[in-house]
Amino acid sequence: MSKPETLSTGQAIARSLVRNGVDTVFGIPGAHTYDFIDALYECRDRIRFIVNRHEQGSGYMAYGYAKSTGRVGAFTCVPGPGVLNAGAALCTAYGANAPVLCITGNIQSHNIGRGRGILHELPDQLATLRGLTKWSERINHPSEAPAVMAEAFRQLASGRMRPVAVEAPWDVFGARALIDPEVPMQPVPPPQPDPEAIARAVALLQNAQHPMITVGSGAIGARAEVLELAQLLQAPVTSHRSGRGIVGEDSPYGFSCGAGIKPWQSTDVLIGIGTRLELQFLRWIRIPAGLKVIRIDIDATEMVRLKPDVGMVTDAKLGTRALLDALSPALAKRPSREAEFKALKSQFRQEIQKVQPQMGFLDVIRAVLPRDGFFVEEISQVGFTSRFGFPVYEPRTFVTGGYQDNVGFGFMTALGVKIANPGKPVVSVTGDGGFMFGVMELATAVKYDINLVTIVFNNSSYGNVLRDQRNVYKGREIGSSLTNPDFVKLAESFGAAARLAKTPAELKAVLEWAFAQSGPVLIEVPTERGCEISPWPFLHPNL
Ligand SMILES: Cc1ncc(C[n+]2csc(CCOP(=O)(O)OP(=O)(O)O)c2C)c(N)n1
Ligand SMILES: [Mg+2]
Repeated sequence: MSKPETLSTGQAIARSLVRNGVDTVFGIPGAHTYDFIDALYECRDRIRFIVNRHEQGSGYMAYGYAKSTGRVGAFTCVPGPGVLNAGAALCTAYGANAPVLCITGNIQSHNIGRGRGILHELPDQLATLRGLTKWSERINHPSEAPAVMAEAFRQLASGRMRPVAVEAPWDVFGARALIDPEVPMQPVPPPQPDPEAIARAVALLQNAQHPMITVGSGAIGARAEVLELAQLLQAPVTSHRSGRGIVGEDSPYGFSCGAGIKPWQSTDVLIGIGTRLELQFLRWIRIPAGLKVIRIDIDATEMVRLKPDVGMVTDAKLGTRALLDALSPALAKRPSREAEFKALKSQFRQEIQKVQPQMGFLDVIRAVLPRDGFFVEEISQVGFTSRFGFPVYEPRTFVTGGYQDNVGFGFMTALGVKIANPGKPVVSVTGDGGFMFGVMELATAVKYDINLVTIVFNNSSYGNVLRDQRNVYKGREIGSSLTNPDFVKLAESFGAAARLAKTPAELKAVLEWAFAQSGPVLIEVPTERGCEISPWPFLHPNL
């Protein structure tokens, strides 16, 4: 027990952030949260406060921080419109399993739920937050703050990674009480792998001719085990978005979502580790006859959503290790398939060269970005193509928005990635449409000298919508063409460095220059409206 102190709720929250290792808080202050913001002032030598230009930016930067590191990404916003402005980032963090913490306010305690029409009032903000997070709670009195915050961090550190939120009413943030700020945080240990399930999995795998492993973000902590399992079984390891790089695509065993389609057709046992199996069951769809499924997942509800033949609710590392330990003595040594895998992958790389001009630009970015540099994708022609066309070598380095596919998340997220990883190069690729969702955060990039390289592929359109209207709706174009600013001048007017690059060769030279800069850089790549070859046959091959 530490010594009780008289503290405000805001101070108790700030102490909890420091205690739990939060070093950065993104956000925008407002009257309801002033007493918390003032407490952050007191902690300014331990917590860096980054002020944004829109709460969407705060949420996405916290998301980028969390997604790229696995550490808690924290942001604060005013209640009501502030919370709703950050809502897209919260649902992204939920969908993509990122530990994001939102700290917000509410109207005064005695007015909550009365509908009197108080500044920033929502009918039931806590219910709204609970619909966007894994867990949300209100602090009703300063004495509750240490325990509520400990529970918030426990939720962030236990089970499936997902966002959480804490709100305090306006009057409660500044209220003071004698409290013990040091409530310890006890994460829930993962369940141990069930030996009976392991035995059934071993029996299935002993008879498997063509097993496949597939990994999602839940397997990031089991990198060595996944590779060992792949080598033992001589199985390809496929991943869709967040699992990319767990087994690098420069290893014979690492397959992108596109390259994995061929081996999928003859798969007889699928092992899913920390993944919803979106790739196989929602995208590739055609399930090979007689397929058996083994799943290792920390989220018990996954076993209900997609019932496997053998399911293990446990941590990815523990579960894969237990499977390896039981399987290796039981399995005859398998002949190497490395040459076969390499040939499959190089054939796939040739096939996708037709996806131009995207592949030409992606090849150049891969050549310039170091293998542990971060690439932040987008919902755009280059972003979609990158999911199979940009090789990923290290976990977390391919930063995605997950299944929300939310246009505009990329640039703001990438700023958070760079803040969390100041020593690593970070590149954001975005469309002209998506970039303008977060353009105001150029001011934040300049203010904090965030050395992010952003490439805006400008096809003067919501290009994906345009293609659908031309192909599916017989050219009835509506709401898909865009009128844009001069992106180079725009970035320069914010105080960022900016250049134009028209071809892959020009982009290479400009990128080399960009990575040598110390502040934010924008590169505009102008392209013809509707010029892109569709990436969709490689993303939804059976639709
Ligand atoms: C938040 C959100 N709004 C709208 C959409 C629908 N949508 C999907 S792709 C797209 C076009 C994106 O345009 P741009 O960023 O310029 O990329 P491009 O396809 O032109 O490369 C839109 C509007 C979405 N996915 N997410
Ligand atoms: Mg566009």
